[in-house]
Amino acid sequence: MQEAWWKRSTVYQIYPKSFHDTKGTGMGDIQGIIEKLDYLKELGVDMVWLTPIYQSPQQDNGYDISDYYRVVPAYGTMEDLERLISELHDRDMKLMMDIVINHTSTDHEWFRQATSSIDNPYRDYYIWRDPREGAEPNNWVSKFGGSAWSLEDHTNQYYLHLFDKTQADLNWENEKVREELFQMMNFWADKGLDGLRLDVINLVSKAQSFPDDHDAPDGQYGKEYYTDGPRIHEFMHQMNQAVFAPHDLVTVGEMSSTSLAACQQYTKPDAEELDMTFNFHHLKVDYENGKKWTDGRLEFIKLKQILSDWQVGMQEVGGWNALFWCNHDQPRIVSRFGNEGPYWKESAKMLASVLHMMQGTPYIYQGEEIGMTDPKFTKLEDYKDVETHNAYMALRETGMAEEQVLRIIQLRSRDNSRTPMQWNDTENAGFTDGKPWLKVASNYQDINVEKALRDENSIFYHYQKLIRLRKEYAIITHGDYEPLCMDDERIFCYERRWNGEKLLVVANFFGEEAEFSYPKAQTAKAEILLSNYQDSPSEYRQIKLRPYEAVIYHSK
Ligand code: TEU
Repeated sequence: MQEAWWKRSTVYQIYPKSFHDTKGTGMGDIQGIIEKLDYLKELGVDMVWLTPIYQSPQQDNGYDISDYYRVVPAYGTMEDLERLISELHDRDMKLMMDIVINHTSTDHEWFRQATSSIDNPYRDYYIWRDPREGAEPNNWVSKFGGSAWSLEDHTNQYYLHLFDKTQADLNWENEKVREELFQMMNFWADKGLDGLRLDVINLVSKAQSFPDDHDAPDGQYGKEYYTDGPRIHEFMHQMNQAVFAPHDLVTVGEMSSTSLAACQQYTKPDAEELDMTFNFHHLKVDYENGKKWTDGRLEFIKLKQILSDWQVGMQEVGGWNALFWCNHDQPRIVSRFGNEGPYWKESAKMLASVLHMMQGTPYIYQGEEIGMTDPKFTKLEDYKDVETHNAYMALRETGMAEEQVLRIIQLRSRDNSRTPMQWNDTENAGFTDGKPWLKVASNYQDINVEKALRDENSIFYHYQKLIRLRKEYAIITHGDYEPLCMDDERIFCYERRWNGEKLLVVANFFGEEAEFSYPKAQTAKAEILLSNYQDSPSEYRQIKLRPYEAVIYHSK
């Protein structure tokens, strides 16, 4: 069987609002992306994932869509988008668009219709329940804080919103809703795009009894009744047949609080559901008691265990992982698990090596390839994200001191990754001539694209090499995965094996030296494919790894 092209590919995620502004609006635009395509080509990525550009009141930066068939005017026109597709294709790159179909904005025409009266044909496009004893129908909470239900005064019923109250959940039980969504996706697919990223797609099927949740240690009441819900696999297969298969689209599902078993089912080839999945378990290993808004410490062994379990588990069924450290919802990885000080460069490269040598399709989030860091804003007003503001209020209500709340926000806010892309050392980092919608991080004179391109030793070129290695060495795509030294407190180590070849990845995850001894006999002589130090030893039986040192060995 011919190998699927996306198994050897690397995807680059663009958050258009913060990428490159050509019109002085302070927000990036589609033309700005087009102007940077040669830069992306130089990096070597195969596909661009564009986060939502559809008409939206921007309560949640485009994840609240009010018209699926229109582009946000500040980003450009439909023609601009069509040009982006052809400019990408001219460079032999592909486009993946982000589709948000768990919910729409409450500004969407369907929702307006739905609220006009109980018997409006669009009423059943959303999820409504009567008040229970004058209050919310159950105890489910929104992922952005507070109840997941809001009262619609006019008709005196509650509607469900798993996210912001302006993001009303669609009723997937209604066949018309599914048909309408599939039709909309086909409209976009017909424009020639190559893939879809499906926002929180594992939340679309809800347990129809809508029971109270009595057991949620992380406080996320309701989660078990809508996560990978009762009809989810049926819906995914249906969507596959109606949209993905006819257009030969590559698909990645964003899976919130999912399980390995569910993702095996979503991606094993004979299920005909999705090609790959994002899961977030490896990015919760620094949460205290599973709670995001805490300043917990990294549990390193747990991180290794999770990543390894998913490697092995997905391989067992022929499923496929989307590999990532960063996206627009996560803090910057170098600030989080790496080092912002003397080992900034080494640690960023180490993190990249550890991830990119695994099986799956790697995703790079804009700015990650130059080691962008969290901005550490000191004032609440500098943060714009709705979830951050809700969290601020909720934490303050617990009596926590202002200073401590801000410290947690600096660590956790989604705006950490949303600050404008740092292109050069001129004002506003070359992102805009206007006033940026979100402040530029203050270190843009040290960390920017121009500087990275001038330095042959930069993080950028390390990513470039990793992307190339994936293309040159089939073992990265196909090799079996075997975790090693799982109890080691500092070293991340694993092997890949395929057709008599072997890859060994050895990485010191911390800022102190670490002793490594290879737990098996070193047989063949190895070559170093890539290291983040100039002079790593070619013998790996016994090594003293320097801070954040990461070496990739290959032998036949
Ligand atoms: O995110 C889904 C999601 O659950 C998150 O990663 C979320 O940001 C986190 O739980 C908050 O703590 C997707 C999008 O990526 C995100 O930007 C949207 O806000 C969200 O869906 C709603 O559409």
